[in-house]
Amino acid sequence: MQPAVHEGRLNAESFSFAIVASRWNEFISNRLVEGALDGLERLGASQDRVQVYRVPGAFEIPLLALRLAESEKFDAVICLGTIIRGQTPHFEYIANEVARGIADAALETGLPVVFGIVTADTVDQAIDRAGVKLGNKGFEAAMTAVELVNLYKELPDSDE
Ligand code: INI
Repeated sequence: MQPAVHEGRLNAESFSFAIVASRWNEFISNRLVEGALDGLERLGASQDRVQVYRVPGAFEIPLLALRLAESEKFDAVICLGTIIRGQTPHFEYIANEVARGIADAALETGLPVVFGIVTADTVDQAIDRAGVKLGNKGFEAAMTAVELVNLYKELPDSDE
């Protein structure tokens, strides 16, 4: 048996994206934003269809992500932030809530809301995931968003 296999293409043309990025650990989070913008641009996104929203910390990301996903102005929301274990005894609470909140925003709206949050034990580990040794999680999140919005066009209930 060889069933049809559906995969999203990597083409960002004609799609609109919101990026929600937190300012905590700004040096690292800015690299994630740059990585995401680079990824979207490489895949053909137009500048006027990409909006960046900044929030104070990662804890605030799910709220903005939900509002933006509900706005019907975007095809996907890309969430970017950096949570470092050594900086707070609340690491687990924040990381868990952010992950749950981002998943909730996606499931409540049906829109791709992508998790591009670096969670790391140390600043060095976080930097490695923001364009140094281990890729750039912002770039990866952009790829994921583009793949998903294209996959949505393949779904049976799509009106396209
Ligand atoms: N926010 C982050 O994005 N990363 C962190 O590492 C962090 N630490 O370490 O505390 C952090 N805290 C702030 C939090 O996200 C909220 O902005 C704050 O609690 C106000 O709601």
